[in-house]
Amino acid sequence: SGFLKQIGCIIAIFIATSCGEQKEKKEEQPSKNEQPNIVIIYLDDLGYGDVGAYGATELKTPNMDRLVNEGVKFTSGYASSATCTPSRYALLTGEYPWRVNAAILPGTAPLIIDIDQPTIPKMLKKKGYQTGIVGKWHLGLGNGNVDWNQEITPGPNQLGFDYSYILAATQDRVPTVYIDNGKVDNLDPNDPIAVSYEENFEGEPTGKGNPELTTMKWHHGHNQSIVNGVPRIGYMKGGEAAKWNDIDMADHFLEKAKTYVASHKDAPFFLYYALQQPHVPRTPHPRFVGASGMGPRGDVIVEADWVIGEFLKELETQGILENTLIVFTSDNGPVLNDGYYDNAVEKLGDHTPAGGLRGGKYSLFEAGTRVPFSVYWKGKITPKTSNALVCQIDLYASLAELAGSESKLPDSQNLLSTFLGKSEKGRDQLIIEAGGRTALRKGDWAFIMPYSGAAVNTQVNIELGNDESYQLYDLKNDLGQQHNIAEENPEKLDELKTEYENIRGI
Ligand code: NG6
Ligand code: CA
Repeated sequence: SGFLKQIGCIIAIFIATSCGEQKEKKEEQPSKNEQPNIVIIYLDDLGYGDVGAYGATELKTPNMDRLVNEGVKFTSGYASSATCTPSRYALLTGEYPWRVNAAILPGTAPLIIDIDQPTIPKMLKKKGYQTGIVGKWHLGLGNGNVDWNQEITPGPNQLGFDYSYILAATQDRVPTVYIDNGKVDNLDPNDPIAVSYEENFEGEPTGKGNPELTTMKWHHGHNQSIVNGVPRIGYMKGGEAAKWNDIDMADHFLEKAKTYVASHKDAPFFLYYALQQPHVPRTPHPRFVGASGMGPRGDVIVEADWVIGEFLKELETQGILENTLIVFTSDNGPVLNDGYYDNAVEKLGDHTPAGGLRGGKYSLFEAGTRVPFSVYWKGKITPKTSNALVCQIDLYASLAELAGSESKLPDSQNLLSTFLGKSEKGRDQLIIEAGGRTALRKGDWAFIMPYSGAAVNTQVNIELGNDESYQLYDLKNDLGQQHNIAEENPEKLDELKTEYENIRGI
C-alpha cells in the first residue's frame, strides 16, 4: 500500500503540475531578508594555474585563495568560451553564445543582448534585488551608431542593472573612457569624443606612424590610437579629460565597487564586479610594479588579488560578509603575449598559467575554457573541492533558484546545491566554444570535431585545438590532452559525435 500511496502522490503532483498550480508548491520562497547579496568577481584572462589555490607556487594570491579554499573549489569549472564577449554573454543570459554567434567585439559594436532577453540582473531585480555592474562590459553598446557625447543606450541599464560603471570593451580598445550609467564620465562638452574602427582622425598620432610616442610597444595589432603612451585597437579623438588613467584603473573600479556595497547594504544586492586584469595592456599601479618578479602580467595578478582582499574587507566592515555569496571565476584561459611586448613570456620563469592544461585563451583545448571557479559564502558553505562539471552558463538558473525565482532557459542548468557544496551532481555534458568553433565535454571525455584552421596561433603561441582528424581525450587519465584516442575508441567517438551534433543541431 506504501507503493500505491506513492503512485497516488505522483499522480496528485502530476495533476497539480498540469493544472498550472506548481507555484503553490513553491511557497517556500526565501523572504527578502533571507536573500543573500550576490557578487560575481570576474577576472579577465586569468588562467587555471594562475591562482595559488589551483597550484600556482610562483605567484602569491592569498585573497583569491581564501575565496577558493574557504568555499567550494571547482576543478572542472568552465567559462562557456575561450574569449571574453561570448563568455560574458553566456554568464549574463544563461544562453549558449554560439546560438547567436557571439564573438570578440570592437568598441563600437552594438549591444548583442536583446533588451527583451532574460538576464541575471533582470531576474534578480524582479525578486527585489538591487543590481549593479562595475568593470569590463564588452557586450556592445547602443544600436550601432553611438554618439559618445550623448546618453549611450541601450546598455547595461537597459538589461536589468540599476547601476553601471563600466569600460565599454577592453582595456586595449578605444574608447578609453569610463561610462557612468550610460554617460561618459568626466566628459568636457567642449572636447567631444569621436571613435572609429575604420579610419584614423586627421592629424591624430598612431602606434604605427609614431612609435616614438609609445611607452608600451605593440607586438601584433594594437597600433592605432595612442592613449597614455599605449597604442590601442581603434581610433579615437577628443575626450581628453575623460580618458582613464591605466595605472589607476584597479583602484578606480575598487572604489566604485566599495561605494556600491556601502550604499546598498540595507537590502539585497547583486554586484557583477568585472576586473580588467590580467588582460592587456598590463598596467600595474606603481605600488605593484615588481611585486611578482614576473613582469607586468604577474604584477597585475598580484594587484587584482589585493583588490579582492580590499573588497572582502569592505564587506566585512559593512557587516555583510556572512550574508554575501561570492562567485569567483575568469572569462577565459591565459595568454602571455597578447599583442604587446611586456615580458610576459620572458619573465615567466617556472610559473604555469594554464596549470598543466593544454592550450590557452582562444583554444578549444582545456586551458581555453577551464578556469578557476569557486563559490564562497562565509558560514554557509563548508569548504570542499568538487569535481562536478559546472559552467558559468549555469549561474542564471542556479541564482534564480537561490533568489526564489525560476528559470526556463534550455541551456542554463540549476546546479544550486552543487554550487553550495551540497551535491556532487554537475552537468552531464557541456558545449565549449573558441573563435566560433565548438567542442563537447562529457564525463571525462573531451571531443573535438575536425577543424581545418591553423593548429597554432603563432602570434600568441597557443595551440587552438584544430586538427583535420577527430579528437578524443580521456581527461581522467590524460588531463593534458596528449593522447588522441579517437581511433582506438570508435564507439565512444560515435556516441559523442551524435550527442554533439544533436545539441548543436547539425
Ligand atoms: C584580440 C586582440 C587581443 C585581445 C582580444 C580580446 C589583437 C591582435 N588581439 O583581437 O589583444 O584584445 O582580442 O580579448 O588585436 S578578450 O579577453 O576581451 O576576449
Ligand atoms: Ca578575456
